[in-house]
Amino acid sequence: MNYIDLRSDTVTKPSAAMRQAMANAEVGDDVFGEDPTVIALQEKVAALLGKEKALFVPSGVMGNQLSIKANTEPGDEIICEQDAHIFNYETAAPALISSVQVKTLPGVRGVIRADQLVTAVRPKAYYMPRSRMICLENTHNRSGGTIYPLDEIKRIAEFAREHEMIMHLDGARLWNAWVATGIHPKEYAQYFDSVSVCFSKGLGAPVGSATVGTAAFVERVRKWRKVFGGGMRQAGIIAAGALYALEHNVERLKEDHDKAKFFASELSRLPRLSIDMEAVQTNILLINVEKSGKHPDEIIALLKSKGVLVTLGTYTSIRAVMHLDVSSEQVKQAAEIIKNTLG
Ligand code: TLP
Repeated sequence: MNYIDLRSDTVTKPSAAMRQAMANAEVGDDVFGEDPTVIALQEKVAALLGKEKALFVPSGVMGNQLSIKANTEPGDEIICEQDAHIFNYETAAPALISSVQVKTLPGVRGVIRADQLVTAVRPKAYYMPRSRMICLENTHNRSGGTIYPLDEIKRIAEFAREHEMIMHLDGARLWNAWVATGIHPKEYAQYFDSVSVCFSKGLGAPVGSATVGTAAFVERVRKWRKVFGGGMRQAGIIAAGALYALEHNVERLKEDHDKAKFFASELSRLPRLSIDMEAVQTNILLINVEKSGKHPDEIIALLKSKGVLVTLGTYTSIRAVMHLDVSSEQVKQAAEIIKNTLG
């Protein structure tokens, strides 16, 4: 069957032009720091985020986990929102890899407020974990691609500074926040010590993320990347895809946001589905299916049998994600199929 694939913005395949750029890439051994395309990508990303250095890494998970590893000591505590990717979808890696404890706080659409931190941060006592790091996510995946308000980030960063805590941003979809708000990645990044960004979600590159921060931080990350087995050789081949993605596929994210809004407004009319329209801010859509009386997994299987692929969102919702390999026409068709199946 020819599926309309709305499972994730990671399912995209490199375009012919991107493949051409990859085929033509100049390469070298990046473990020796000699790959000119990787160097060019890292310089571009560091400049875009207003940081000293960036390091190319194979995945978003590695970007986040290297940042935690390079910023903490075993026994530290890190704070994130309860639906954070770091806490829910990274296989308990903070405990496994960094031996840190994760403290979660309930957020609203993925956003925790600075005043919640007052009672979350530990007193400085030798018998308590050290509150070391605050990890935010922008846009917030499990809340449906919601955007973190800049003024709240600023307040949290002030709190972090007062408490000698490190700020990390999981910016896998920071590009979507940029396009939706017009707030430049540099403006967001100024409040964080480390940021991870991704080229294969939404931007259409086949592989790759980057971790950015000070030169000293990136040197620690480089060491840990090697320990994790993430030292790559002629990685310019894939870095060229990421460079192409940054140059050509950022502005067009607006089309994905428009598709999500259209899809949401079509489906919100159906009595057995409900959508928090205020959460429809970028390219991810959570569709609550409780009123259908069916488990989300049942609906996922049903829609698959009709040609539409979606995933589980939360325990009560399914998730549809817009991306560059799904056309407006296919989005219309998918909405019709869902109306006919669940309407
Ligand atoms: N998210 C994936 C799944 O893991 C849920 C998706 O389909 O959305 N940070 C954020 C905010 C993410 O959404 C993801 C991937 C990652 C990090 C991890 O990236 P990868 O999968 O490249 O390691």
